[in-house]
Amino acid sequence: MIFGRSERGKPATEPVTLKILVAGGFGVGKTTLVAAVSEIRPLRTEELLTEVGRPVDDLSGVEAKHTTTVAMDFGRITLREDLVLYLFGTPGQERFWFMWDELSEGALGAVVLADTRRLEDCFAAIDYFERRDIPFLVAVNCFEDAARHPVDDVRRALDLDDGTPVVLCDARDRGSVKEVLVGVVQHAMARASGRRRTVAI
Ligand SMILES: Nc1nc2c(ncn2[C@@H]2O[C@H](COP(=O)(O)OP(=O)(O)OP(=O)(O)O)[C@@H](O)[C@H]2O)c(=O)[nH]1
Ligand SMILES: [Mg+2]
Repeated sequence: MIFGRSERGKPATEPVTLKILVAGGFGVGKTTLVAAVSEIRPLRTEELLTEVGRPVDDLSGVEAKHTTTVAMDFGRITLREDLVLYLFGTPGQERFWFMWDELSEGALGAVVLADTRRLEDCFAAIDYFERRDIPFLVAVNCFEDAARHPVDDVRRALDLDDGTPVVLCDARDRGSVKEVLVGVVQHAMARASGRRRTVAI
């Protein structure tokens, strides 16, 4: 894509805006990821986890968690002066999944966040994107107390196609999250163009 430039070196055209979804199981770090990279104060729709929800909300592995996303997270990041991503974090809990169809409308691609201690929690998200043919990559959020697994093992465990990228990340780290986002944009664009080529970002 070629954009004209004004004399002062500013892009003459509005930046391209792309919508990226951030999905994955309950408590895997979706809200954390969006907050880590967003240039605007991220919109969160979090509610307190309560005693009443204890039988339904599986907190194993994330015992320190006090809130959960009930509708979505929203953030924005400028990857390049002419390329802006809008990030939509999905709710992790099954009882809020009716939001997904609404959120996935017009999405270029998705990040499926995974925690190797609860890998099965991201099956539903993977299924969802595979069925709708939305390009996605799997980003393993490396919690300190989780064992490190090679990405090929994760790929095998999740039964992913060879073309689906699997990367390691730290959802709290801006640089790390940015790499994940560049990865998903490249993957989606390469798929859209029908060729395996690298898109310079
Ligand atoms: N140690 C560590 N903690 C993390 C990391 N990412 C997230 N957390 C913590 O894990 C908990 C869950 O993170 P959230 O970002 O709320 O997870 P979520 O996926 O948005 O959760 P739901 O919206 O409820 O599905 C929080 O207490 C975070 O501080 C990480 O990379 N390392
Ligand atoms: Mg959340």
